[in-house]
Amino acid sequence: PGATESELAYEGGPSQVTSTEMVISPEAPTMTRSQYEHSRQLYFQRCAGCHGVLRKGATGKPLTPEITRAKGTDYLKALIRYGSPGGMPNWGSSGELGEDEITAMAKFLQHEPPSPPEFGMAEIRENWRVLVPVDQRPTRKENDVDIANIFSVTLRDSGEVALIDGNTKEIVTIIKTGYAVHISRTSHSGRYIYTIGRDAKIDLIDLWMDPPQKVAESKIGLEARSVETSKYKGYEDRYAVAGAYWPPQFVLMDGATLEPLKIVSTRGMTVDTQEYHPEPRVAAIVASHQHPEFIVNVKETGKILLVNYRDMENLKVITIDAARYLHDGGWDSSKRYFLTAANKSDRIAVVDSREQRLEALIPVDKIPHPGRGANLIDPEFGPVWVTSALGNDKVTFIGTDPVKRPDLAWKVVRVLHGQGGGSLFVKSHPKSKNLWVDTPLNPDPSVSQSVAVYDIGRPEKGFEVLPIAAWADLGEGPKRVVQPEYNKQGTEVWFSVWNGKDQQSAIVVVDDKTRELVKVIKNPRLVTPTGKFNVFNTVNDVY
Ligand code: DHE
Repeated sequence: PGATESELAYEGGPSQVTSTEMVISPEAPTMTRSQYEHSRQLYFQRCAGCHGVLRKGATGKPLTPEITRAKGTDYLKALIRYGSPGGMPNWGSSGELGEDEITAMAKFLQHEPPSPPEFGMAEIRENWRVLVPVDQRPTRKENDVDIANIFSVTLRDSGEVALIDGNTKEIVTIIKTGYAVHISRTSHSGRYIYTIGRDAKIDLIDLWMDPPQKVAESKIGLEARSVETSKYKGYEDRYAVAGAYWPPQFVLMDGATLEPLKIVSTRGMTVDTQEYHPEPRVAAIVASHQHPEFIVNVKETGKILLVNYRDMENLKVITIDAARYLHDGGWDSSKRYFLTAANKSDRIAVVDSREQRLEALIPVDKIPHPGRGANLIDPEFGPVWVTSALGNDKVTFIGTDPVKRPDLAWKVVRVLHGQGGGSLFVKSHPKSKNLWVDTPLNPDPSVSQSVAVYDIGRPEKGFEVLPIAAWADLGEGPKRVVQPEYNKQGTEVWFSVWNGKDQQSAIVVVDDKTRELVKVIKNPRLVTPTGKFNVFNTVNDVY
């Protein structure tokens, strides 16, 4: 089965990893240093997201030299020029790459992949800074903002987050962070926000200051997507962890200062064929409520690690064999079971965090993408966790109550049809009667610029479409509507209208009960908003 347009839009972005040596292999076609250098840069911009930094393959096929040399230069040129039905873009016939670039790339791929530098304790410590020492921070909240209702909003292309007051909808402050922050997570107390940039920079923001401000920063690699903080009783606010794409590793840190404590490599064997993978990227991380553990998804090997932070010198890690290409996921409503997508394996893995083992591996349709998922009570099947998908229009409900509904637990109990594929996130709230499903990567603008909303009480009735981007009234641009997030009270849902970097974007706030527009938050400083994380909901895993 081929990759869809949506998947390519999703995974084909540039890698932050660039600084590598020239590696010339005598068996490969000769090329000049400048051709090599140009191809290397192009590879990281256009190819690494799908084929991997070391070309071992992920969404895209492996492109290691023994494979590419067997194919030869002409075959590779044709593939790069015209693409493939399997999802490889037609870089040549679309005009994105010129003939010379295609020839050079076909040669480059026959040389050994240059390995980007490692990033160990010395490099992390060099980049680690405590901006406000713990003893100089406030001892109580100094501003009059209802910080539990702050939304931390990623301003993707400006390298910032905006903290927006969920009550007044005013921007409290905008903070310079790493590039293209991927997620924000909050400490258990709700005082601190941790952001992780694509460039693996971590920023720690103290919400007690007036205005909230950065108190520490670090960098845990060259490219990253995940960060989390300890939530187990007795360890609240104590530790942080961040997972890197490159180098393949995660880093345990002091929660209040980001001081790096321990780096753990994720290189190792894949779960199925048990062969060595040099680049298993760290995907979603959640904090266990049952044990002093972080639950770490390792993408390419398909392993879920339960990393116990009680004794870091004698680190206990339980390795759960799940399925390859683990990506995102979240808790069921009891916060005992972690449900996570092995996206390219078309499976949802369920971890019992209390018993510390795999509970189920559920087959679902093409490329599930839950974000953290949505928990709700199905009128017929009881408690369920919901995911949508990138590869098709299905919204899949999975039973999550092994005590009262053991026959339905960890089974697909209901499948709804949404607006189309290219969905990234679903959302509901314990107080809501609605289930929201976005479709930002659907190729049809009328679909990518609106959301579907279902009545949970009567799911079979179908969905209503709300034209969120049209409500924002922004003029030109792609205007993808992405990632619903509730306010603290569970009465409003916020959507990002993610426009081009030089175009106007907005956040649209909708009344959850009436499904009517409450407010369009517009400001020239809201550049490319994507993820939004409400402090209360993030602390309490409400979704
Ligand atoms: Fe994400 C979550 C990786 C593209 C917005 N994204 C995640 C997580 C991972 C991930 C591993 C889970 C983190 C966690 O829970 O600990 N995302 C990746 C990629 O590798 C990918 C495919 C390509 C890339 O180059 O980054 C990618 N993601 C995107 C986007 O294009 C999105 C839509 C816009 C953006 O800001 O870059 C995007 N990803 C998000 C958001 C979340 C996320 C908003 C958190 C959702 C939530 O509610 O928890």
